[in-house]
Amino acid sequence: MSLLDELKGLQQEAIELIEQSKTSKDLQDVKVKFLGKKGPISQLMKQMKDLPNEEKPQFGKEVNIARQNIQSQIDDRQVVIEEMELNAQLAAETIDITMPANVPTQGNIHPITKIVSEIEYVFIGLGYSIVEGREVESDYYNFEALNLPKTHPARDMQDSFYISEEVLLRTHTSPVQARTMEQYGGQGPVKIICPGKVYRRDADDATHSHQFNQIEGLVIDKNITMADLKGTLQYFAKRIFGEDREIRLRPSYFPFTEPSVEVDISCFKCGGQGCNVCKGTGWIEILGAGLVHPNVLEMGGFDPEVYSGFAFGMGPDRIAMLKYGIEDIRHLYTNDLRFNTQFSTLEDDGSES
Ligand code: 2NL
Repeated sequence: MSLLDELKGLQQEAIELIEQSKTSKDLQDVKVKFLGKKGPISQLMKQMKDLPNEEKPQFGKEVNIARQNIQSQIDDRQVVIEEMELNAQLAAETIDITMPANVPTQGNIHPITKIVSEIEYVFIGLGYSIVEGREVESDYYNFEALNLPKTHPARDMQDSFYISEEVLLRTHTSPVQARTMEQYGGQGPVKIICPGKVYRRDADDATHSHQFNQIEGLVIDKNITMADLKGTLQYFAKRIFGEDREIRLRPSYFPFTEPSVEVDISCFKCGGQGCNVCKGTGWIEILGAGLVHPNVLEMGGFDPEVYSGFAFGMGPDRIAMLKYGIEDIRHLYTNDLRFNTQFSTLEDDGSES
């Protein structure tokens, strides 16, 4: 068989294999096999030296044409294979656009966090600072500095969890305020809001929890009077419970304030007519307050002859329960998602969403 015939045969064989190629890899293999340096066409070129001189140029030309033919067949086939591969991929990756989407669940803020944030926004707007402190406190800051010496009968109402004789879980957020007063070094004004968790040695039931939340406020400056207290709480009540709310002060007693008052708001449900929320009275008790006792000012480093102040304390748990109609305080602490997800969230600017 002549070299030319062998060349024709190889070309024919290559073209058949190219047509049978199903993948880019098959095609690459064919290319390496026929056009590679060690392939049969290169071998034929080496045999060219055995041809008569006058046939050499023609044979060389035929080899180049055969190479170009094979290469162009490979290029054409490559286009077809790529299309086949793409179609196969598209068929394999078909998605069903009618399937329901996996909508990510969005969390929401816990009702207590929400109430606390709303209250903080109101007081930040009035120029108060938010101060937080420790939950494990000393007897001194939790009781003594608040005019509750060791023998004081009011200590009975705030039985605590004791870590030692002198260290306990705080029963209110007042120790944060007592510590802050010291830091001011007797120089007013002080305008602070102290939110946080507090603890009492109580048996849990629908209205009592051994751990709950408190927000206290403290203002100290020259010439602070009950009028400042009343105006501030009036504004607060309207911001949190609605523009139509009125407040009512009733005389009361706290060891750390003198005089002391209980503060009621007109019922936000019935507007004062009497309903189940206000138990027919038209008023709802929401906080305790008063003018800071001179002993407390003095222990905090403020001269009671120069400075006076007001303070108040409230329970965000109770406020959340009133506002959302929650009948058992334990719902706030058992983290049942069926309960927790019923509340809207709060935006960064304090608005609801
Ligand atoms: C209530 C009553 C109150 C205070 C808390 C306070 C703090 C300092 C000085 C004076 Cl440092 N008073 N706090 C005053 C009156 C009432 O809380 O019913 N809380 C839930």
